[in-house]
Amino acid sequence: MKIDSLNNKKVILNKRPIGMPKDSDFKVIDTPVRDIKNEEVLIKIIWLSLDPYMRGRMNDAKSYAKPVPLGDVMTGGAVGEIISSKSKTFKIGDIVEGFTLGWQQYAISSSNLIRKIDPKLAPIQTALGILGMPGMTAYFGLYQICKPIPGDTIVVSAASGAVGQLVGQLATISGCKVIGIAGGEKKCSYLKDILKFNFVIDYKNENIGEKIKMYAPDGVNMYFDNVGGEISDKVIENLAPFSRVAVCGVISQYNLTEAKLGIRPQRSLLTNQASIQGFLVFQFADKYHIAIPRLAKLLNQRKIIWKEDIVVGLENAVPAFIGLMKGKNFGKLLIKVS
Ligand code: NAP
Ligand code: FER
Repeated sequence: MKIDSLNNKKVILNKRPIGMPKDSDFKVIDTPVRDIKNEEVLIKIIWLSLDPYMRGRMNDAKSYAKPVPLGDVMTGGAVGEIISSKSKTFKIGDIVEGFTLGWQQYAISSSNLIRKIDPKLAPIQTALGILGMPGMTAYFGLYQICKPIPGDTIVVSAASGAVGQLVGQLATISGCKVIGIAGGEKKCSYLKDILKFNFVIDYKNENIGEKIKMYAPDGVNMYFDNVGGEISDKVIENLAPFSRVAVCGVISQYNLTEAKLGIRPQRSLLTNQASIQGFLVFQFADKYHIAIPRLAKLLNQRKIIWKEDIVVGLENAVPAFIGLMKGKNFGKLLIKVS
């Protein structure tokens, strides 16, 4: 492989977005690929994952991870094939996944930042979905934070998305009554008819509070929250005694320029003696090896359905990401890079 003849198309952060990101906050540029050093590999990216957390990385704010510096390639998880290697553990042809490979066609990575993917386990892009970060989030957020008991009622918001679709299906398998909240008729009928959620609420067209009272007359035992804001207020108003709220994400807040006031039905938390806990999936990294084969088995036995939303071409990553912030994706959003 003659590396110096390779041209790398990448998406860089051009400006820090204010509010909803715009096209002009990014730039697509070409750069030559440099030579790899000892213990590095060169990866031809096949699939790029677009995820809501990336919005946080565009801000110059304190967080669990450093912001993307202006002018740098946008960070992101990806799956690709090794095309050059100076590593003892990886060889040419290996399919690998890395959380920081970035929005680009070719990535150079240190070998300790990638993991090998078994293409026989499931389609390789599932390493960015059900068998990757979003899948681990659903699995450990449900079992370790929500702690389902058969017969419980769970509400999940952003229910048709990467995390939400899996939370609902795993909760069904655990013997729970599942209420999904999603935007629009198409997503809602999919959740009800195909994924067999017990109830679905279209937050764009229905009264959330009224519907929850109807579907969960004894209250909500678990709330897996992906969105925050008003939707969460309506769910928290209807909690059951000793219920558990997992704060997984607050996507309704990611593009606000000013922080809104917090949870309004605080009294419901008090009187129901509820617990509310935020979590980051990475705290469970030492247990991913338990979840991955279990989820792969459920997927291969068709006990779980996994929906992906595939956009072709790196040049479409920016509009696809902006779409993710507005609910345009339907399922796990992926870019097919090559
Ligand atoms: P996703 O659900 O596949 O996509 C985002 C969805 O959010 C959109 O499709 C849209 O669905 C909904 N949405 C967007 N803006 C909204 C708004 N203003 N109000 C209500 N809903 C809105 O994304 P995902 O990857 O599964 O992530 C879901 C959540 O989990 C995000 O908040 C993410 O940050 C969080 N997360 C957390 C961790 C962790 O470690 N804690 C890890 C992964 C993900 P509708 O069309 O239904 O509105
Ligand atoms: C996510 C949303 C937010 C996520 C992480 C965060 C891994 C963390 C945000 C912060 O530290 O400010 O989807 O996924």
